[in-house]
Amino acid sequence: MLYPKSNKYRSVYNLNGIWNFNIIDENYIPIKPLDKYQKMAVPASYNDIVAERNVRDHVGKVVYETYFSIPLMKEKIYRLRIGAASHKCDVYLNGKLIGSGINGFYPIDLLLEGLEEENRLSIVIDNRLTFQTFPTGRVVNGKQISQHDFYNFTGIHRDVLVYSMSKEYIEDIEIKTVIDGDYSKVLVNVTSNCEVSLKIKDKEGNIVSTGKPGLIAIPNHKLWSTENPYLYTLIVESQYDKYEEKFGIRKVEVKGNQFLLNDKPIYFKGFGMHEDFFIIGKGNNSAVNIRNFELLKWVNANSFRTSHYPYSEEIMNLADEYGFLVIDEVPAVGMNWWKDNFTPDRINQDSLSIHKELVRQLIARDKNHPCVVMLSVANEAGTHEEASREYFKSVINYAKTISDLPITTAEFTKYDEVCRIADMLDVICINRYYGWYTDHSDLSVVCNQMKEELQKWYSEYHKPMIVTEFGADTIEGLHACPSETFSEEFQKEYIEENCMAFDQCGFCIGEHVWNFADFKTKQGLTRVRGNRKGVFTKERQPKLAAHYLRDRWKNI
Ligand code: GCB
Repeated sequence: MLYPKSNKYRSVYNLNGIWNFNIIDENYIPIKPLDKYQKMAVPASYNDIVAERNVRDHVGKVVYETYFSIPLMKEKIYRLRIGAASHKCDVYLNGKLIGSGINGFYPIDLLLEGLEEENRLSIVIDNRLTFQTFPTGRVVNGKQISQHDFYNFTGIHRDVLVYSMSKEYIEDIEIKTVIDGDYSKVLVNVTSNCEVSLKIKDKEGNIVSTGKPGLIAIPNHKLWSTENPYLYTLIVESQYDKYEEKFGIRKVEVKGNQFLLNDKPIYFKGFGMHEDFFIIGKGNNSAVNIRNFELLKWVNANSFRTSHYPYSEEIMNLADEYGFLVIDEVPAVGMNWWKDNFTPDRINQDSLSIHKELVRQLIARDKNHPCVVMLSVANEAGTHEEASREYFKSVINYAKTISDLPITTAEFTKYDEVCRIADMLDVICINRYYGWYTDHSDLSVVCNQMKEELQKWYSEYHKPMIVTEFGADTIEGLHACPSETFSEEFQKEYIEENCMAFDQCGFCIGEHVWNFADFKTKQGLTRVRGNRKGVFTKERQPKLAAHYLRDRWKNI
């Protein structure tokens, strides 16, 4: 379903705000209104809002409840859109189950039938991770165990909207652009139960083309690029409905050891990020989103990876507008627990079907975003295991049947461990911490070890490479001369050493520092107030390394 927007045929009612909230038992069903509850903000994670340890650390189910009343018209249908609720959820209207969400980073869009004058909406969320959820994890003695370090934030993380439209509505729009000299052909596919006509408006508001679903030409097109993220608007209209969808005209191609955007080689400069901020946790927040993007521009970045899950739809829209290139990642993280992960009792056929479904839903959600230039189907899976090959062959082949995007994974498997899936990827991305997790503090090994490994991969696979993670934990305000680990000087020098390696490898087409900003993690001996590898602090202020990157990236 299309993202809810209001216009003369459609109305959107925003249910964000303060809801009722409580921890609940396994078998709870919201037949009656909650009699005991506390107040909770939506959208937000509840973890850093509450003051009780047992609520913050709760592993299991919670319920959110709100009441709403909207104008009802017989000729309209009503739907509910929850941008994301982490991780699994069941949705009840007036005590009746109306649908479920299978993953914490995807929209849930449900038909609302039998609306009354006043309605009670209850969302039961389960935050437990298993081998069949993504991220993967397991619960042992009531404790959540996970392989990934980022905190298992729980809550309704994105907007909750009720929207109305006519029964003859536009359900989906798919826009594909093909550049042909000065002309562009735009292939528009509309799923609808009514006949529609199309108009294309340029950024200045002029109608540049009209037609019906199928191929439409745009003469003298302007391309979408990182320097000029030019967006057109497709207007789809029928007698009963109307929808406007923005799109850009751009071409993405992997050729030899290059990644081409509109036939020009791209060097990816940027970060792996996280949706994470004080108090709100993973709740979508426009002020934080804009601040992040302003800092990305300031530091001269041109790209980021949605490590390790799909980000909010608002962030994707902003990336189109700002002109950032996005490596869009499905939440397949944590698949490297033991020596053997891809076994029938761990990551198995059930996991595989959910993994493929999450690829499908990501493409369905993000297919019209010009910013999305590559799909990452996993972060640091156990791809050294023989059994991982069949598994990922199935995921990658499936992704290729539904999308033209280049496919990658962020690899933790070292070259010498033999990655079983590298030959199936379009770009090889590696996450490496030479001089940090190995040879800790020894800056003299960083450049050579990195260069040596990159060269080994390239000499076997002849594919372009991006280092999608490298970084050092750094406490802002901590200085040392000569540098020591955790100081701002060390982080800067560490990044510089890595960059020296990239500069000596022509096939290395990008560097994504881990991480854009400090973020909350599970508690652990190596994490003092979370992961501190941010080039920006959690308050979103630059550390010393940010100034170095700003200078470096200005000239690349
Ligand atoms: C990684 C993971 C990332 C961690 C990072 C670290 O390899 O992909 O999620 O946060 O290392 O800092 O340890």
